[in-house]
Amino acid sequence: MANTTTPFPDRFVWGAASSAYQVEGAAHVDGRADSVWDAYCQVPGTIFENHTGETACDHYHRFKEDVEIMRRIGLRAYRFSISWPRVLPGGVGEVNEKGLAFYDRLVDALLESDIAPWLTLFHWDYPLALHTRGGWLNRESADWFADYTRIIVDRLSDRVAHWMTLNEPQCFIGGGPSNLPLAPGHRATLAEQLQMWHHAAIAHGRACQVIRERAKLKPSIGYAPVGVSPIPADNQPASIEAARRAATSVTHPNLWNNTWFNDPILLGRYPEDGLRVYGADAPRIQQGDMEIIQQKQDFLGLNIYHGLPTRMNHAGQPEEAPRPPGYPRTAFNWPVDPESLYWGPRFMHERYKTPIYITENGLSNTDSVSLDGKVHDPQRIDFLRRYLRELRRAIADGADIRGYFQWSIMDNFEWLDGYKQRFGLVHIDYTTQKRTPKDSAWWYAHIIESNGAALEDDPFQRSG
Ligand code: IFM
Repeated sequence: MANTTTPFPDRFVWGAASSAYQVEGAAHVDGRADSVWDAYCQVPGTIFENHTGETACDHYHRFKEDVEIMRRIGLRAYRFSISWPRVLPGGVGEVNEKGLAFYDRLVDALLESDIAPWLTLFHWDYPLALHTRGGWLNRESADWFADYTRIIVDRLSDRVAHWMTLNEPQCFIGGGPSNLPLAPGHRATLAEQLQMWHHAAIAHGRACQVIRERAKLKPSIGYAPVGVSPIPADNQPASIEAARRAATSVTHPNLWNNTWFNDPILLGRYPEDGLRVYGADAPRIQQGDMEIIQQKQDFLGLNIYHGLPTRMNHAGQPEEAPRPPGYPRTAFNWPVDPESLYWGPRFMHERYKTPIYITENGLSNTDSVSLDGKVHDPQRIDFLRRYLRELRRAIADGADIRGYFQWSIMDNFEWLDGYKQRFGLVHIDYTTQKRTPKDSAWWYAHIIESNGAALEDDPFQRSG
């Protein structure tokens, strides 16, 4: 077993992430048009307390203050997404110059602070105008996405080198772990969902081609699926093998797996077991599709929040193992499984041999401003410390993991849960828009500055 205190690689990318609809606000400012989420938020009873992303963190107007906080934390990289309907109100056609100019300002501010911009093209806020034309169900959606990508690349690729096409397709095509409908609220059939993913995968491939052909800076390209992370229920070799098989197979006719999404992109084919499990629901594939989908990937992003304890059953098949009563959970009721940041990237690296970045990881917590004016969030510090130590162990054991993006730089609009869940390193008072970096922000600064060495320090022994 490797030494677990092996330091992170010298050029390890320490970052934090957000997405446009969750932080920007300014939903009807400077020509931005509605996305499916603007529409969905208008349906009474859909979002917690009928919250909307209309104002969110007002990052659109306050990005300079936010970038200054990022600079003080010492972030090396900031992962953000572009609002497609801010740039192209109709989804295609006329460009909204004012919308595009916002991203110029944001990218410039980041670079002035020595923070590398990591740009995600699509993080769920699909233009409503295109949704009414069928959205991802329409095969033309790949052309629409390629056109949109061209506009962003032509404008920003002289300053942006790191690109992600899609965020968490498992969720935006309508499923998600709890099978709750996300926007636009249409509960698609399994066959529709698989067809939508096929079109989105073609869109991903087309976008990669556009970026490679047109980018001014040499691009580094990937995408960010939500990594499903089976973890061995114990140290037995059979449990490790069960978790490995569960992480790399399609066993149920739902979308909650890795390989149906990653195999076409990284291996150029859908997995055989998936084709069997989905049967007649599998997508219609045209000649040449798989060649478009499989474009060179510089990295695989993984969004990992928790694991799925797995063991081998008597029939030699992987099965979920129960967690003990009172198992630690976040405010979102998600289990705290630090080993998911060990096994998740390890299994994915074994299968795809591609460099990995953790593009999201973090927890929601019930943070509030204390009487002393600070936000004390020891649970977040303890969570991140545990997860990052496991990530370090995965690196030490040979997984090529090159960076980590904490979710999220600031509290924000958490989709169906509105502003109830707080994931940020920075607390947002949604009434005043006051920003208060939490204790975890300064703890993370210390981790970044020491390139992870400070993970050894007991954070609760330090003062201040
Ligand atoms: O807030 C979301 C993000 O938009 C996608 N990944 C999971 C996060 C927490 O739920």
